[in-house]
Amino acid sequence: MEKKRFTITSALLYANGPIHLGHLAGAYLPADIFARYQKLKGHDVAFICGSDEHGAAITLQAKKDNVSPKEIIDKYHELNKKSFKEFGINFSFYDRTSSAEHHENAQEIFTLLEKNNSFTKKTSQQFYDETNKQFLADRYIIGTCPKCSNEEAYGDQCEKCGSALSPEELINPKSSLSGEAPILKETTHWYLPMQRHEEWLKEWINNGEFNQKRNHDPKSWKSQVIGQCNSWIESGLKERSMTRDLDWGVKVPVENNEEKVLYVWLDAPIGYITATKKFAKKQGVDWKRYWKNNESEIIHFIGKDNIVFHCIIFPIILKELGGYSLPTNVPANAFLNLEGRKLSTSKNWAIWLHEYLTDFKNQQDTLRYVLCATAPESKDTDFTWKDFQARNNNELVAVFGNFINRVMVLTNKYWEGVVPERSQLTKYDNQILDSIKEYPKRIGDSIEKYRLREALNELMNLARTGNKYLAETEPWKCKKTDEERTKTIINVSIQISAALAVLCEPFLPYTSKKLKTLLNMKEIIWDDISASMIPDLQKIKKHEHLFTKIEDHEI
Ligand code: B3M
Ligand code: ZN
Repeated sequence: MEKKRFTITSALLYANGPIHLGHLAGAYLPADIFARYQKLKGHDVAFICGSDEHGAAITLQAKKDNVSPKEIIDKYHELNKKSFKEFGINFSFYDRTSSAEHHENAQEIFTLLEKNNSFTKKTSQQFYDETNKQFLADRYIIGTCPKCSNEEAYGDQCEKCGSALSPEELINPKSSLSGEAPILKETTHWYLPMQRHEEWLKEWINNGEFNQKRNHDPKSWKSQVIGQCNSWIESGLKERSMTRDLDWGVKVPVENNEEKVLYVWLDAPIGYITATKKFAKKQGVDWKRYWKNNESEIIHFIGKDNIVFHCIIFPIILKELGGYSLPTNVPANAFLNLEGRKLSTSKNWAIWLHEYLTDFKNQQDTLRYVLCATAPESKDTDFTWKDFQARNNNELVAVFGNFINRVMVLTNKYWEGVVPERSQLTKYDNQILDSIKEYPKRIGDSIEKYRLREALNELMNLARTGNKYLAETEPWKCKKTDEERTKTIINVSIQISAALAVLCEPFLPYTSKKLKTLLNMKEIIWDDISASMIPDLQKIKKHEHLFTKIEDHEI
């Protein structure tokens, strides 16, 4: 098998608050499932993420909490890094954009772009808050979105319709610091003339011409991602300011500059590259293999509000730099709502991951399962505690757990945990054993198409097959009359369990580990999954429940 290389990124999380379930379902869990699968396939994977520590999201939060931005980012960087780890999100590198290496890297890239004439420099009148003596851009200015009439659109983006905006496009602009209407004041900035790039972007998004290896198959992109990109390109790309008058961020690398920094959406995606450089250095390999010359498939996992930045602005930057590969896919997810309402940090309507991990100790996989099964892959979906409980009890406990439990209990009860030998196979047995061999491809194909809900459902179908097999062959009855036949049935069931143990790893890593330990399995890669992974007479452990029922009072 050809060894491939993957550069998988999850949106850098703003370090202005804790991670909630909406974040997880959008950009982190899907990426982790995909990355774990590609690693199991034996491919080289750099799975990159970290904290986004610049921009108004941070400074406004600091102001609100009356602490310094540094205090905010230190607190949430550590908290989120720890929560991700406990939840089993297995990043290769979790970086932070406040690091000295990142500032240097971002400045170096800015300088290259400037030398390359990728920017235009322009002086113009910009919104200014007289009371606070500050220029207003991004989240510092709020107004009505000209495209969808959302009254809380920001100066760089409307989070409701996803449009990329400039402050002057807002209707009734107001300072988010003072609430007052801004005045205009002159300032100089570096702009990215995006209109120069319309032609090739259109071609690339729709036909994938720019990746010579052709692993960017535009047909594999989600239609809503392509649709959003086309509608932006068709409405005409404009120049966009890449610098800001702020004192928090990566300083613009020009002489005597004290008060200009890079636009956070310029520095943050560069953060993917900085983090990859650090990861590669640690591995003792060249970072370029993950970003240059089409040696790697670059895949950005994000939420739908980040599409324009990953499919238009950052690709323009990469193209201008030259030698970089463009992403092969940007499988953006829609939003997860909570009990019918939009998740909101400011309205305190969310389930925070660190709190979940305290309330449901060692039940990471239940949440992983539910978030994958209800992931907003093509449209917004809803998380409810009732559904969470039902899926745990009726699917994980009653289907997956119940099958494994019966197989383990019977093996221990009848043969003291020694896997019985199989003898004469019936047509049904052979059919089951053959079907085990089909699952790795079936699940893998769905994962490769970013259809993770479908993949998870296939996994559960194998557990369902196992339950059906036991119900139809009834080894507990058969034991009284036909020992040989019973041994064969349990042996076949053990092979199903072993396949489940490996196949569930991308989705349910804690369960996979536990099950492999119970079955005394060695590490097996995806392509070696077979219907005879557990040899006759292998000793297995005493049974242990994989999942626990969740009662009403817990919910
Ligand atoms: N921090 C926005 C967000 O969390 C931003 C993503 C950066 S990815 C380079 O939605
Ligand atoms: Zn809008």
